[in-house]
Amino acid sequence: MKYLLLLALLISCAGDKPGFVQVDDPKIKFVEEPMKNTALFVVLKNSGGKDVSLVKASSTISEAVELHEMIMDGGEMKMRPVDKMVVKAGSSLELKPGGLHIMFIGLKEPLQLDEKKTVQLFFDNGQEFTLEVPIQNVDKDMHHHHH
Ligand SMILES: [Cu+2]
Repeated sequence: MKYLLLLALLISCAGDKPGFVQVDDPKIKFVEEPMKNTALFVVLKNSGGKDVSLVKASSTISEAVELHEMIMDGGEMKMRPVDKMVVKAGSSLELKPGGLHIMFIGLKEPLQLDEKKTVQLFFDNGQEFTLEVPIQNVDKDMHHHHH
């Protein structure tokens, strides 16, 4: 019982500080024709006291924009849509190759390296971002940033 009270107190305290998201290092993976799909990677930081979720991304560069995750299915990596991506209070979430990503399906025009494209991100705390995202060789970058 005491534990429950304490928990309730902790939750109400955390509630005093809303979630606050910052967006860092967004990039769109460069792909060449005939590929019609690509992905956006970005680091989402939540410096607030409440979890915040990315609930939607939009752009005019493709027919559809979806939030995706990678899963193992019968020894095979597959991706599938998710409703949201949760950025925990006080931590960050990295969208990266092989993991969570924002998927562009059906590119309307060929991509050009280093060109920037406008992408909007929407979070469930009401935050919205309009980003000018550079098109980069993401796979090459990954080798440099290996942890
Ligand atoms: Cu995907």
